[in-house]
Amino acid sequence: MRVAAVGVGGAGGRIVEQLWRDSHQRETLYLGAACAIDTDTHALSQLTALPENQRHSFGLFETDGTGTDGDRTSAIAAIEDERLEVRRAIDSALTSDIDALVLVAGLAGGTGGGATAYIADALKEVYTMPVYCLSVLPAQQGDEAAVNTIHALRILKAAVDTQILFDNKTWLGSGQTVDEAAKSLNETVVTRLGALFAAGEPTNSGSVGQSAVDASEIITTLSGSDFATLGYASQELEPDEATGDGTIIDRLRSQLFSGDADDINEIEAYDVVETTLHRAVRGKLTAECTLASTDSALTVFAGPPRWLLRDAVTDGQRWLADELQSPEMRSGDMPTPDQSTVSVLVLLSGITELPRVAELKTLT
Ligand SMILES: Nc1nc2c(ncn2[C@@H]2O[C@H](COP(=O)(O)OP(=O)(O)OP(=O)(O)O)[C@@H](O)[C@H]2O)c(=O)[nH]1
Ligand SMILES: [Mg+2]
Repeated sequence: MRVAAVGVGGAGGRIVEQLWRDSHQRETLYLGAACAIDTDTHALSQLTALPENQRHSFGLFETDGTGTDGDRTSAIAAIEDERLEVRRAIDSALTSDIDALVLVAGLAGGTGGGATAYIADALKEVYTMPVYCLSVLPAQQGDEAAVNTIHALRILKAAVDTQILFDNKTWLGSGQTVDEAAKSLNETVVTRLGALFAAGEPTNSGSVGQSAVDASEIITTLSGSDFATLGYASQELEPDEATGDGTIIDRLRSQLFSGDADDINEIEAYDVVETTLHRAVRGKLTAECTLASTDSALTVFAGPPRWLLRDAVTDGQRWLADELQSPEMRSGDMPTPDQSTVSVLVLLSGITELPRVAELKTLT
């Protein structure tokens, strides 16, 4: 699926930059356009990957170009004044092949939490494609962070099609600050988001899955849903796993690239697909939820084609339907003949029971 990503505020800009890097590293260029919007000119200048002309400031009058320091009302005043300028800046980056817009913001921030829903409204006035938001929940417990977040979740619910949640609190190591961990937090969320978007795009190598996912399936899974979360796991294919007798990496590579299907131990391959799926669903999600509250799910199995055994995928889907108590299910595969990794991405959509959102509400 070809997306345009718009980062709002400090966290938004940094995550969009990471998407930009990820998209250029993959076999599929899923990011059709990207830009960063902030009231903080210094934060914009600190970005390193996004070209200068894809960074835009607003609210210089309200904030002197130094950000809002958590004050969402000044970000809202600023975006109400400048919505047309901001929309024009985003328009200029868009191309006709975009399937969806993805806003990205840290909801506890004044700028990200305040302005993002207004930017979504401005975009919805002119575009018919879906507008999603990657909504980052704060790790810190402060009242202001909680109030900004709950306010932003509510106004974004009305403004965007679906919010995909990422909870810093779940992913922050103990004793770490968000600043210290930002790089790894952003890599975590982007690995997952990138795996989802890349799944709906053809690869450069021309490989086509037995049942490739297309953009419309991702859009259908996300439609009619307020909140979504992502699960992911990957498994490096060690020489042991490829051959069962622990030989050298060359042997593995020759099996992956040129050997017969028989070269792969089917029991081993079945096990890799099954275990990776279980880890994706039962490991940490981008935001924790009650699995049974899922309304629809999309699974993407990626790896060297011969490792993605039909039986393992079919049985895996059956297991997942059970775990999630029978939501609407979709799945597809993403052949990556040049990689020695199997990975599974699970998009859970229409989720209603989110303990972290409930906890934030009690703090407001
Ligand atoms: N995952 C992640 N979270 C971040 C990052 N930077 C900040 N955050 C968190 O996101 C929330 C909002 O922070 P910022 O994005 O810096 O705030 P802002 O939107 O720029 O708003 P103001 O600076 O208050 O105008 C806070 O809870 C931060 O802890 C980041 O790079 N990654
Ligand atoms: Mg800021």
